[in-house]
Amino acid sequence: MKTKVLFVSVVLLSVAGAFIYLKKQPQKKSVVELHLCTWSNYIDPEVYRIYEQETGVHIIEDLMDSNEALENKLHMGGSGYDVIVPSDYSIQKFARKGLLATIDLKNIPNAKNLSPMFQSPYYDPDHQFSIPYLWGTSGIGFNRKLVSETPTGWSSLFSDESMQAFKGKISMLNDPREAIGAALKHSGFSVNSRDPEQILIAKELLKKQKPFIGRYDSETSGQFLLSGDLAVAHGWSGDILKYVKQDPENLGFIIPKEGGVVFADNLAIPSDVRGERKLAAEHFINFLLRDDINARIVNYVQYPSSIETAKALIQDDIRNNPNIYPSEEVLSKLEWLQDLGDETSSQFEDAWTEIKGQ
Ligand code: N2P
Repeated sequence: MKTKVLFVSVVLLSVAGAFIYLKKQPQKKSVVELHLCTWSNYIDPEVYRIYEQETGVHIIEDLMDSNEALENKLHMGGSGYDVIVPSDYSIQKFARKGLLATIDLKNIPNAKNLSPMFQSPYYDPDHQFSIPYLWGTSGIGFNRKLVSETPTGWSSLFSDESMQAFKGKISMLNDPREAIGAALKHSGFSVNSRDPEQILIAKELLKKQKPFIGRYDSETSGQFLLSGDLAVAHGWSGDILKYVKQDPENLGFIIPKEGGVVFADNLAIPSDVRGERKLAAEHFINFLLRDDINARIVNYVQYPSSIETAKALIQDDIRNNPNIYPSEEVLSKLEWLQDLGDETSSQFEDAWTEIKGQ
C-alpha cells in the first residue's frame, strides 16, 4: 500500500513539475506568417514592416480585384488566406454561405474606436463577421488634356458622343457589381436592381460600350489617366485621387451627379481559419485599427478611415477633401450595394461573363 501511495505521489509531482517547467519556457511562436488578401493600393507597405518588427509575424499579401473573384477562391477551399477584405454586400453574402469565421471582439479592443457611421453597419450590425477598414465612393476620373468638358455624370462613359470621342481611352472597373451598377445608374435604375429587364438593359449598354473600351481595370486606371492613355476611367475614389494629387492641373475625379456607389471594405477571417491562426489574424486586424497605423494607411491610400480616433492624425488635405470625405448631401445620393440573393447574383455574373467574353 505504502509503495502504491509513494508511486502515485511521485507521478503527480513529476506531472506538476513538468507543467511548471513548460509554463516557464518562453512561448514558441507557431504563427510566423499571415496571408492577407486585399485590394491594390489599400495599405502603406511600411505597415507590414512595422508589424513584423513588433511581432515577428511576416505578412504575405495577395491582391483581389473584385469580391466575386475572392468568393470563387473561398468556395474552392484551401485559399490559405487568414485575413480578407470583402465589401459590405459581400459580408452579407459570404456570411450567408458560411465562408466567414465569427470574430471574437475581445481580441479586437481597437474596434471600440470605430466612427459612428460604422458602429452598427447594415451588413453586419454586431460585427459578428467583420470590422470596417476603409470606405469610399465609385466615380469617374478624367484627364483634362483629353476631355473638352469636365465630366459631370455617367454619360461621360456611356453616351454615344463620349464613346466616339474617347474611343480606346475609356476604362471600366473590372468588377461585375460596379460596372453593371454604373450602367444601371446611367439608365435611371438602382445599382441594386433585381429586375431582369433592367439588368438586360444595363448588359446591352455595356456590350455596346465594349468596342470603345481601352481596359477593364480595378487596379491601375489612375496611372493610365496620368500617362494620357485613358481619358475617362470608372474608378474608386482613392485609387484615382492618388494620381490627381500628382497632377492636379490635368487630372480630376467626380462623383456622378446621378449618384453612384458608396462602399466599405472590411477585415474578415475565412471560416477555415481556426485556433492560433485565428488569434493571430485577430491580432493583426486589431493592429490595423490602431490610431497611428490606421492614420498612416489613410495618409498613404487616400481612402477615408473607419476609425474615429485616427482622424486627428490624418493630414488636413485629406480630411478636408470633399472627394475623399463627401458631404452628407452627396452621400445621401449614393447607394450601398446589397446582397441580391443567389438568383439575381447569378444574373449579374452571367451578364458579366457575356460582356467580358463577347
Ligand atoms: C482600393 C479598392 C477599393 C475597393 N484599391 C472597393 N471595394
